[in-house]
Amino acid sequence: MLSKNIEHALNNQIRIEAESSQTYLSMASWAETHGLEGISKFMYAQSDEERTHMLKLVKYINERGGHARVSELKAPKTSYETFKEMFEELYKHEIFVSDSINELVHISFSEKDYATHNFLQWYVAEQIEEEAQAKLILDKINLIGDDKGGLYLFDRDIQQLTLNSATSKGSK
Ligand code: OFO
Repeated sequence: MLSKNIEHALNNQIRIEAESSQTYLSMASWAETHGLEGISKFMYAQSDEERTHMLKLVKYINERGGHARVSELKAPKTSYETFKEMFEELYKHEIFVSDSINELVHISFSEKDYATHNFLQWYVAEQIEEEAQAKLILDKINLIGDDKGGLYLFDRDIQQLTLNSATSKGSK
């Protein structure tokens, strides 16, 4: 049985994952309306992934005798100056999510809730991957600079990243 404190903290994480999903959906839509097809596919896939992170928490809370709550969400930003700014925000957002997961791990440990602590290890590993991926993308964007040809190739290559990540996650 979850303590009220942990149930509350996990419910807060449900909201964060749902907001992440909405944020990336908004980024996908912005990219799609700016001719950035590859980037938009990548963002749609990210948005779907965040929804699965949220659902995993919903199931876990309910399985452990708590009540997963679906709450109101903060509206995401709907437009960006540049795609670079968009990816900078994605990276910052992932760091924020990692901090939030770390805090949850800390709470579960201090309450000796080892089942939750164990459950959260999946998120810890996932955040390492997501932060690394966002950083890699930003490094590539910085390499491209203002080169239009570079952007064209980047938009094409990022689709491959989406496919690779879907394949490797599907086989986990
Ligand atoms: Fe839920 O992993 Fe990104 O935020």
